[in-house]
Amino acid sequence: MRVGEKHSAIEFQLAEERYASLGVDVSKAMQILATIPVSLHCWQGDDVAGFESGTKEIGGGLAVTGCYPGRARTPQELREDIDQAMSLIPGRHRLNLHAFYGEFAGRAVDRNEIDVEHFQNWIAWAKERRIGLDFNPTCFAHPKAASGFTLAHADKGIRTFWIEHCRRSREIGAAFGRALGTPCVTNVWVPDGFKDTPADRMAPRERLAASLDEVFKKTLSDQDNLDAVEPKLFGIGVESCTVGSAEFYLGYCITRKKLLCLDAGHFHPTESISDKISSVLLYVPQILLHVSRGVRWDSDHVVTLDDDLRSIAREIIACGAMSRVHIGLDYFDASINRVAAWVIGTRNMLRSLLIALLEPPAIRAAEIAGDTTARLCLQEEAKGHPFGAVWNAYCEFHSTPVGEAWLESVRRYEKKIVR
Ligand code: RNT
Ligand code: ZN
Repeated sequence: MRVGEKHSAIEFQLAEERYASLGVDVSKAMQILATIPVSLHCWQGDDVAGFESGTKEIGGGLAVTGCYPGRARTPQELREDIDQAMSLIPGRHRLNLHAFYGEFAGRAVDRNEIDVEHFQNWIAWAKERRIGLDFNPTCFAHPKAASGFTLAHADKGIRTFWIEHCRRSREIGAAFGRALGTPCVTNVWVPDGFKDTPADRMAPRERLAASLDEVFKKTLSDQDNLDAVEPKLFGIGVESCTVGSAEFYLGYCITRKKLLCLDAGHFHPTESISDKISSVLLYVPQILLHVSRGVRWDSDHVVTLDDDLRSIAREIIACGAMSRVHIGLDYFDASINRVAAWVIGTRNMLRSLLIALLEPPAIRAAEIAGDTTARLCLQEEAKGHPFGAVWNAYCEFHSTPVGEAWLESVRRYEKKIVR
């Protein structure tokens, strides 16, 4: 045992004793954390570019900024980058794919022609690593989405095109679920909305609901595929009205029994999705989270260990909703090393869950006793508890680097790939 190791072992032992005195079982917290998968979003690795032939504007109100070198250009490169990121994140996680990350062998396969055959390498990759896959139809970065409308488009032909794309996407999702033995969450997000004040908000919303009903017509087994839909407040160029708003999709999910996707950047900047989890879970079977960090707007910054993230994680744990909340990440930063961006965000997501699992039961007890003074005192004192030592032990236990040691590994990898 080296000096550093000895040190961390002592730190962990002291932390365990401190938590035990607060009625918290550290090993139980670590065991529970190991059962919670986080779905890493493939699109952080290549600035949401995908692998279709020809370059196109991302559109859809999305924007990626930064020109850090090393963007993955091929499926092989992207898989290697994800492998590298996953090796630095404790636990077994999932991968979230977008439809335009299929492997089309240079052929022009349009979105309404995608099939599971285009994802065979991804399935084999996931199978080998014993991880699950999640999926998303890609309803942007395409000439038929250039007007800003897809499933809610006034033109029937365009709607039909996107309905077919989304239908095929959930079939692909179901094939993932069957192949990997874990249901795929297939999330539909469409950019549809207005730059300026619409004259008619009702008709596009009626069209979106009708198109979604078409998409979901075929019953698929919940064992294979789970359908989610994602509301949004606004996007660049879609400032005045988003067809798929929060109310639109909440109603849709309640009546159609679908999963509601809550993206942390899709609400008013002072609104947090943490407060929505308990409300939504009363009426909707399950939730998908797109954990992100908006800075002044839906900027999709790398997730940091801020109050917002900690509240999100706390609500999942405090509601006992680990099996009903699917955690996915959704940010894209091209201004820093992309592998590091995955590692930082995912480790923070896990760290925030660990902090939530280590919450002293006295906080809830104080509330039950009506002692709100004690509740606030204990909540604040909990911020100084030694969760860092537990996190380090957790990383060590899962054979991943402790503390910032992982950065060295990313640096070495960066030198090796020099793209
Ligand atoms: C867009 C949504 C959506 C996308 C991804 C790429 O605002 O958040 O989830 O970020 O599908
Ligand atoms: Zn999202």
